[in-house]
Amino acid sequence: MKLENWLRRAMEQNQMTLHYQPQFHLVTGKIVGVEALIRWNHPEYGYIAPSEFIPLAEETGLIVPLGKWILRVACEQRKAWKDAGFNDFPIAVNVSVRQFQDEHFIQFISGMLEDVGLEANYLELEITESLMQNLENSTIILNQLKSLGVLLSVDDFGTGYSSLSYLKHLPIDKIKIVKSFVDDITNHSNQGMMVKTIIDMGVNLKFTVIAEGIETEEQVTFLTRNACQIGQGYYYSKPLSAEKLENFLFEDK
Ligand code: G
Ligand code: G
Ligand code: MN
Ligand code: NA
Repeated sequence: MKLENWLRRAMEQNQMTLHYQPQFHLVTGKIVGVEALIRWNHPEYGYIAPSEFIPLAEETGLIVPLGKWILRVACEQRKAWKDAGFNDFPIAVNVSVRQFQDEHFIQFISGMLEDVGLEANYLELEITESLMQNLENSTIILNQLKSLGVLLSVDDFGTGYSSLSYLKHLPIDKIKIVKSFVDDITNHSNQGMMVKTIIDMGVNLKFTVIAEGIETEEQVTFLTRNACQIGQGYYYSKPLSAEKLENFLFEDK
């Protein structure tokens, strides 16, 4: 069977689900965001990691329909949590370059939010720095998305392509420091120099700064001391089913 059919069937037969990883305000400990991450449980082959099928879906263009499904499910879930009284945080969804460049992307987002009945400021789109390779075109799309009212964050920041000084000309709300830099906090020869630099510049430029892949208390202490605002990682919680994430939300209330 072709990959296309595999993925379609997976979506239709509920083999795919979204898991949700909470993001915490480093000082108050409150949940200030949730990132949606796709999970595929195949009836025969078991768990298939996104790192195995997302690149294939990108190459074949299947990421466009798959990405629409993901965005809709994430927004429906966010709407359900809103209706249950959890008001304060957006849901972040990873968006591949190919989805972002799809000519109907803006229209899809706007129509989908209306269908679901969710205000745009509850949706955060995580884009990657590689978009900055086509800065002119990306600027136009980002401005259109911003005018819808969605939040925009740059995922895996620090891996290449972009510098904070030109991100300031884009309607970006948040930057997420790439895990490998966060790992360096515990590397004593490096002492988190890159993380510190990104936080300082990011905060000065009025971005909200998120550290991802936090695994240790030592990292939390370092990040808090250096005025990073938000943390995400196994130290706090792995990505969880919607049901399990709700326990966190209730505790947080
Ligand atoms: O989910 P981790 O749990 O394994 O994710 C691995 C990689 O797959 C990450 O780079 C992550 O951004 C990507 N990924 C996970 N979920 C999604 C998704 O819903 N859409 C896209 N485009 N990428 C995703
Ligand atoms: O590329 P992106 O940042 O969207 O990918 C997030 C990936 O990182 C997902 O695979 C998620 O499961 C994983 N992740 C989240 N927190 C941690 C962590 O603390 N440690 C590790 N090793 N992976 C993490
Ligand atoms: Mn991400
Ligand atoms: Na990331």
